[in-house]
Amino acid sequence: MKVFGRIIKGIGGFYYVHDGKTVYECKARGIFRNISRKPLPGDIVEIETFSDGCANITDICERKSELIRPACANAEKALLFFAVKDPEPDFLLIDKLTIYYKSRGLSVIPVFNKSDLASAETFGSIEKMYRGTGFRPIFISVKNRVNIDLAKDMIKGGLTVISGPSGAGKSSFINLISPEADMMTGEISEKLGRGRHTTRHSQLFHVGDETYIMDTPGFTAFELPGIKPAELKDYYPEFELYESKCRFPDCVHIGERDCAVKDAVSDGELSRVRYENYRLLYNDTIKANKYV
Ligand SMILES: Nc1nc2c(ncn2[C@@H]2O[C@H](COP(=O)(O)OP(=O)(O)OP(=O)(O)O)[C@@H](O)[C@H]2O)c(=O)[nH]1
Ligand SMILES: [Mg+2]
Ligand SMILES: [Zn+2]
Repeated sequence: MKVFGRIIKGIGGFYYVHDGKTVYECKARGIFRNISRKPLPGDIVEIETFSDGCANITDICERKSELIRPACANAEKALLFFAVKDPEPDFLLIDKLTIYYKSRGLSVIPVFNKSDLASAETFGSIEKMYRGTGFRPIFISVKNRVNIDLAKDMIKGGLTVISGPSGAGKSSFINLISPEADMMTGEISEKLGRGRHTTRHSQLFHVGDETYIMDTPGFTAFELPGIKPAELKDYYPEFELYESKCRFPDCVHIGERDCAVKDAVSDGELSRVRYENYRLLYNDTIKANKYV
């Protein structure tokens, strides 16, 4: 029998394929027409099932997108999942991930969890930082069940990858929204009093109709691949309003004189944190592009 489904994980030479109801354990034996590389989580595949319970992947559908972090096919959205506190948000990592996912054609949804640990003042300063960027952070608390439906609505349809540092609450969030997830999260077991259950493998979870979310291990370091220095400012759209007033029409807002973007940062109209991230990443992309 032929069935279509999505690969939810690959472990030890087996791929697990979900068709909306059932999970099939499959081997990849097919000669794949469209893709020469091996199957990835997120791939939509055709499988052949046999009466003895075995199943083979016989074809992989053409991919809409492909990511290296996490290794995954067909993701449409990236949920940037940070905490307002514990761990503190790393705004440079947020910018890097935003640029990476946007450059791969994904839409980016920024979420700050653990809103129960911070004040309205913290939310206000984060909101202010992203003013004019088109990036609208939402504040949730998995612990107190605040804004969970809002976050769930934002990932409706297709595949979302969740991405952020260890301990932000990614697995806790997925446990809450996926009826099938029952993962170990970073809670320190009181009985055992040892060890944290940090996520070690990427895996897709079914959230609802045609909606999947991919849990990933947390990370703190990320090198931005394949961005040209001149492209970088496209990811800082809040600069646009000031750019026409820079003295030089090709101003990149780094070392130039009479730069309206730098003036706006000094006047507190643009976020200094975002600008400093831009400067740092600009220098990184200059270095990275020197040797290619
Ligand atoms: N105060 C508070 N704690 C939370 C909240 N959500 C999750 N936590 C706690 O944060 C810790 C880490 O949660 P996890 O869900 O394991 O974090 P993770 O992002 O999956 O971490 P990795 O798998 O290591 O990447 C756990 O102790 C959770 O109970 C929240 O809204 N508020
Ligand atoms: Mg986890
Ligand atoms: Zn300028």
